[in-house]
Amino acid sequence: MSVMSRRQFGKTMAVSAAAGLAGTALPHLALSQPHASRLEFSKGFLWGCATASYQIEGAATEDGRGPSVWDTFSHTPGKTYNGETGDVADDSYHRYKEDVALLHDLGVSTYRMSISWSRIFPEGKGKPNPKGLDYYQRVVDELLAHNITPYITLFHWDLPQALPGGWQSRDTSYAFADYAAYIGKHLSDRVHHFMTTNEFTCFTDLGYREGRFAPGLKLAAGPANQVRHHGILAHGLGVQALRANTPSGTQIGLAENATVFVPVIETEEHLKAAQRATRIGNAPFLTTLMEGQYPAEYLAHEGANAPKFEAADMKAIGSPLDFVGLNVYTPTYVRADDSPMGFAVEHAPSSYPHMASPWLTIGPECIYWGVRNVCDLWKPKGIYITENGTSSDDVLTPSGHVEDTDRVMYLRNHLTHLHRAVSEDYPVKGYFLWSLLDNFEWADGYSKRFGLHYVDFKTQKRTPKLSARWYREVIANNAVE
Ligand code: GCO
Repeated sequence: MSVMSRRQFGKTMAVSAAAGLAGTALPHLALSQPHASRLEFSKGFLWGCATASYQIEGAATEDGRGPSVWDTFSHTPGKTYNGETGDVADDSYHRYKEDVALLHDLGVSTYRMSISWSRIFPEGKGKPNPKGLDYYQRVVDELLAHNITPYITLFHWDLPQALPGGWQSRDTSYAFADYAAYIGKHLSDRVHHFMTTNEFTCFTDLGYREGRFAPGLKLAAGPANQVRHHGILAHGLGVQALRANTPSGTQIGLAENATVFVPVIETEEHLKAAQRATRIGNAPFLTTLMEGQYPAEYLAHEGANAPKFEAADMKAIGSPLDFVGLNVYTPTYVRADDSPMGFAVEHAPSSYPHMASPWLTIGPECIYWGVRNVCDLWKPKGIYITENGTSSDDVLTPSGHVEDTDRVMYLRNHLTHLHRAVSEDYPVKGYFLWSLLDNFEWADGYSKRFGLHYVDFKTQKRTPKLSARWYREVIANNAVE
């Protein structure tokens, strides 16, 4: 049983031929019925943008910040594109006011950002660094002054390097809980929405099993499954710590890139297959969180390599959440079959279209199915799309324009399908577009641009792309045309 990550493109990522037809009817609809194509979102729907600390902040050694595993990894030759690092990134540490002004210009009501754990605790635990907290208080105050509600992710992969063994050690889960408690205590006077962790499979499997992300290890299945367990345990202990250190009413969830299984065609048998696949394909992470136990199928499949855990772990891991955040980019097509699991993943033809990042295959209905499968299976109280967006081979023209019509196409199609989820009354509360700015795209360095704003990394000049102008219209109209 493999958990498919969108970054496992070329290995296990699979899409179907049938899906190549997705979305092709839309232009005709728009031409023949211009008014019917205006899709309004519910009143109060929240529009936002997302970023992450290591990808935008820079100032890697400033004001007492300790190194994270991504500093070490990116400074290790051969690990990132061109050896690029987050040392400077978008320099948002110094330019956060300018970046909040960009958010304000877009008209967003929310902003999802993350905190660099090693700015707060340079050693990962122990003595806090007051300058770290002070920085985030200033950013939050700037957002609030512009009527933008902050949604804070506590951990977006920049694990303090000083923690012995990293996620191989159970102690790291406890250190995370202490960090969560500290943030809850010191920021919940002005922040009311927190996410514990971002995308388990990326900081566990890609970091410790496949070695493509920090810390770059290739552990065997047993220890790698233990790393996964420490990741979800950290989330669970983090939820408990936040609850204990924030006022009641504080909204607590996570941001997870659950694999989105899309039925090859919408017939009853394939719908059921997509639901079964959602549960089994996300077994070690979201399924376990939502059900408060590892699915028996997962434990049986892993056998002697299954994670070791204490009974109390499961109580923490299954802590009730106020919302589930889904990071949705690509589909995995699935059909019903008569295997014991009752589904089979479809393999993509080589002609299947993708965006500028090869893993980013285009199947905009995934945003609808991500919501629907998760809601139908586990009935979360609320859902946010905590990330959705695309890379594009953006070019800044001499006259200062970036005509990223492909990004607009990608976004428009995804929002069209998100609208279907909203109109079917799934509890989708908001959408965070990835990302506000071009930024450090992990192992791809600065070679992949995901921003609504083009960043010249030499001068740090930000230029709104066509997609920024387009998103501003969406927000102003609360509708997709
Ligand atoms: C992730 C992260 C972001 C990425 C974005 C584009 O999902 O990997 O949350 O940090 O930059 O998704 O790949």
